Amino acid sequence: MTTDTTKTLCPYCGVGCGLEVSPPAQPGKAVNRDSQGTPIWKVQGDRTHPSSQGMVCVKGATVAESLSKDRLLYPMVRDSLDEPFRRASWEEALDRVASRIKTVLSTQGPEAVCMYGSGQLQTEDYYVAQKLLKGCLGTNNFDSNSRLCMSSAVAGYSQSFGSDGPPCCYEDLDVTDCAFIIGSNTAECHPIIFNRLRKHHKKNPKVKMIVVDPRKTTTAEAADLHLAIKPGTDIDLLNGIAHLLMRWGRIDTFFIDECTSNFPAYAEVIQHYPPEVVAKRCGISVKELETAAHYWADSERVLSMWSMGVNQSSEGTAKVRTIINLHLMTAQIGKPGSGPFSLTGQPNAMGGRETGGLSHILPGYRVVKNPQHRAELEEFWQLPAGQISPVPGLAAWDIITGLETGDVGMLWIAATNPAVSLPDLERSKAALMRSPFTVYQDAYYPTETAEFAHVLLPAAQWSEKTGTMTNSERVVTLCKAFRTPPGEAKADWKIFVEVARRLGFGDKFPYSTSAEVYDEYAQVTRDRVCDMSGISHARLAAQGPLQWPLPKEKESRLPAVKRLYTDGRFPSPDGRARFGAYHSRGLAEPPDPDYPYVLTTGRLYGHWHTQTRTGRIDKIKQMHPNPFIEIHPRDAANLDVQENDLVEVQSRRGTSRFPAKVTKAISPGTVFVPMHWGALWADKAEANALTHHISCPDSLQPELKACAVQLVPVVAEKSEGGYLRCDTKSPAFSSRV
Ligand SMILES: Nc1nc2c(c(=O)[nH]1)N[C@H]1C(S)=C(S)[C@@H](COP(=O)(O)OP(=O)(O)OC[C@H]3O[C@@H](n4cnc5c(=O)[nH]c(N)nc54)[C@H](O)[C@@H]3O)O[C@H]1N2
Ligand SMILES: Nc1nc2c(c(=O)[nH]1)N[C@H]1C(S)=C(S)[C@@H](COP(=O)(O)OP(=O)(O)OC[C@H]3O[C@@H](n4cnc5c(=O)[nH]c(N)nc54)[C@H](O)[C@@H]3O)O[C@H]1N2
Ligand code: SF4
Ligand SMILES: [Mo]
Repeated sequence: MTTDTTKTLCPYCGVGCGLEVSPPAQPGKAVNRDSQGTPIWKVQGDRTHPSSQGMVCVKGATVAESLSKDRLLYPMVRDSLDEPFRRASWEEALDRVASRIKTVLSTQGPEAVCMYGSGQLQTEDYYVAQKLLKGCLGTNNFDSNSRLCMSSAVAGYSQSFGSDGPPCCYEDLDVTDCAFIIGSNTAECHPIIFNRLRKHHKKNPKVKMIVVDPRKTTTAEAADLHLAIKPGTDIDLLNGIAHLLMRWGRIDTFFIDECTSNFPAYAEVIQHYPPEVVAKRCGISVKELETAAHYWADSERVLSMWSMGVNQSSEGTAKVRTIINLHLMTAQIGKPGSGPFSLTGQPNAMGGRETGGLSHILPGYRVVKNPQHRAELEEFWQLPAGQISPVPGLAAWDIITGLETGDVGMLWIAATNPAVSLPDLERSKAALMRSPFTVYQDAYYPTETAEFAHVLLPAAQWSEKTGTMTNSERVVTLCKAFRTPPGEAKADWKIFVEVARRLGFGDKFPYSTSAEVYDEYAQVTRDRVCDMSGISHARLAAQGPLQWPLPKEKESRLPAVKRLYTDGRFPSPDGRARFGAYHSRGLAEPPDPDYPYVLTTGRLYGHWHTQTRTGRIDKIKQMHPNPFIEIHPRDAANLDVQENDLVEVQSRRGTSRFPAKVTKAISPGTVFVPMHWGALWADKAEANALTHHISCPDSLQPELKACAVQLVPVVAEKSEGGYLRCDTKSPAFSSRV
């Protein structure tokens, strides 16, 4: 445990704010303590961090309060899910994992071994896992919760530009003339990005902010123009804007001719999106649509920002590409204040993409299906030619169906809580229940997913292990350990290495520190779009956060380029960016007379996902004490529902119950519930009991943002006391230990 102040990164969202953390005991000051009397570390913004310049939101500011509560301290094992766990030594637990992998390899083959990771792993954790699974074991079955999060952005960028990689940077927020925010509640989910943009917007009345969201979110409240479109009509809207730009001749034909391909197909598609048709489909006025198109046309620099309202869709890749199309037709890319900017969700979702943390990609922005990419890695890892499978591995939902069919023989889950976050949760849980062998590697206990594990491995988390993370603007920050891991918890990468050694691959994993892991990984990125061969732990420690691309030869700490594609050349085979020509397909499960409402789901400012940390922080619990459902007053009146009445929400897959929050912030016909309340934190208020798994065919990202539901008021039951809040351990869990 260090006694100094440590500069590190906030472990929550993809904004990636710099933090300064100091020990609980400060000279001449009383020790900081939480409500249980545990000393807590002092956290403040790091003014020297280039991405956040000293700012933090409530999550970053309170993170230290969660570090010591309800931690998983020791490995635990059991032979079947109906037995209680018993404490085991690391030796025994790791031997069990390795021996199970060996058995599955010999009986079912490598395709039956499966790992499901997370954008909350550090880059070093991710890299070691890729080398083990995709390299040594020869299976591409490593997928992550990024499949539920960023995979449409990855597919969209890759198809339009020839490679993944957000081309913008946060400085663009300070100089744009028009911020086009679509499917992102930036104010609550990327607050520090939003603050930065808001400051610029307030100071410069000519700067426009457009927000496209079926809900009037905090973000939408700050906009000059809020387009409250019907869920799933984004492509109509985007093609409608393109139609007007084309009609008005406000497109950049030089850029289109010199730097892009496939424009004619796109021009043909957008002909079918005249304003009257589009406005009607989207549920907005023609005037609103025209205003949006005028803002685009009249702004010298347009910056689009999007997140889950775009990605989590059965046409997510098409939505992303349709946003990019607008930038290509107006040459709004590769220059300050402009570009298509996907806001990444998790703190290291970007690092996951760079290291190959989805089942169809490989380290260094390489793809499984590309024989040259596989050969490069086989050579780098000194593996026999052909060792890396040419077949993409199982994606998140395939793991569930693989458990159902018995094709998955062992599942190893790390740093994610799928028993809350996967769609169609009853089906997902039933599949997890059938798993012949599940390893769950997490920092906390209990969590909802622990209930489905045969082996629990205690992970050291942020603050207790040293590694790197990359934020949305491609800035890599070193997160140094400053506390001792509790109990016997170990860093994720070390756990992976221990298992690799037991499987006979010790010589491939000779690392004694995460800095050594990083050095090897950085070389894999050489000459790739995400070239970070010039970055090392030592350099990050000495110079502070660094932005890629940063090739080895580059002495300066400034990146070679701040923005990608400044010269109009793209990393595609012909060097051009490609227009994607898509018609709108709408929702996968539209409302009908039996299920007449569209349910959408999302986030609240204070909570982080499944509450493993934020549910244990008093200030945040007070901020968001209970789950709820947002219902428009007109729908509430039709249903005879008043504020706080319990409403049962039914979909084709399951039911949940929420107290009503009657508000005009939501459009009639649409309802919203937050995703944060799993089985541990409330009684039957799971958003994902309702959602479906139907996914984008290109990105395989499920449509978590929309499903059809029916609402039924629960008579004579008010919400007060209707929720069993889980303060520490639920009886269901503690009885098993
Ligand atoms: N406070 C907080 N911040 C977070 C997180 C957290 O848990 N809590 N998680 C992080 C992660 S991993 C992620 S991925 C990001 C997510 O960040 P966001 O995507 O901003 O958050 P969400 O609330 O999931 O969804 C955004 C908005 O999409 C809208 N939406 C729904 N359907 C549609 C549609 O069809 N079209 C359009 N245009 N919009 C639609 C919803 O109404 C919602 O307001 O947040 C990150 N930051
Ligand atoms: N309905 C609905 N469902 C959704 C979404 C939605 O908008 N709507 N959003 C989706 C999206 S975008 C996302 S990103 C997912 C998020 O869903 P999850 O990934 O399931 O949610 P988290 O609560 O972030 O779970 C992270 C887990 O990692 C653990 N952890 C933290 N640090 C470490 C570490 O260093 N090592 C290890 N081993 N464990 C660690 C935490 O204790 C926690 O249990 O949810 C998805 N599901
Ligand atoms: S904006 Fe994101 S990275 Fe910054 S302090 Fe808040 S949660 Fe952390
Ligand atoms: Mo996410």
